[in-house]
Amino acid sequence: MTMITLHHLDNSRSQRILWLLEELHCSYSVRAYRRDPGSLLAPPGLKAVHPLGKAPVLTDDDIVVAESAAIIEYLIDTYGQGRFKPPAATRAGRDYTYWLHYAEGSAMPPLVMSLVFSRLDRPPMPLLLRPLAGMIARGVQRRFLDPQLKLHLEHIDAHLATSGWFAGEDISGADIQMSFVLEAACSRVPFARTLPRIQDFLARIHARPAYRAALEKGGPYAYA
Ligand SMILES: N[C@@H](CCC(=O)N[C@@H](CS)C(=O)NCC(=O)O)C(=O)O
Repeated sequence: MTMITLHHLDNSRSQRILWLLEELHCSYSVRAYRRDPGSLLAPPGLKAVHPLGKAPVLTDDDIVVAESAAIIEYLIDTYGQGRFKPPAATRAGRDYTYWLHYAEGSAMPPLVMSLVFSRLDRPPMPLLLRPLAGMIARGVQRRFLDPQLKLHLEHIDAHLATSGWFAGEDISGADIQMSFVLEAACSRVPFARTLPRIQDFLARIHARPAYRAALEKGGPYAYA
């Protein structure tokens, strides 16, 4: 029997990996890291596990896997027993690959930029420059980020009209990967909270016993 360890950061993307581990009934341990309260960065200790020092990182004996989508694929391919992944050469299989990549490749960049710009007028920005920084940040938000986020969120909401899941008729790794995108969007982008299928998706995943169990194991998570 191998030994799985999830290197987990509070309020982060690693919460979705905890959820998947619970869905797959894996036996695993959690190594918890706390963000620096000022910078929100992960503590340096995480760099000993993977050079970028970002969460999630999963170790399985001497195998080290970083990057949420790679971890999801690793866990489902190794421990899924055919569950959580639709067959490859099907419409559902293509959707699975698309949403697995889309989450971090397309949806997260404007969300992360939005978070960074919302903090631009705070320390360490010098006091004197904060009003100007705030003006620039609000301009970028209104002219670039808000329209981009609206485009993405409408695209996601429209896709959920098909089956309520991202790939095929049932829950898959694509839903697990997209969960953090939608949780982060709903906490930061008021428009996301007006989209009914996204709200319905979040209500359904949050009610799952494995999701609840993962919340208990993971500690602070402000997005659920
Ligand atoms: N695309 C990567 C992103 C990893 C990432 O940026 N993780 C954040 C947590 S949500 C992190 O570790 N932030 C702290 C830091 O950058 O020090 C993934 O999905 O795994």
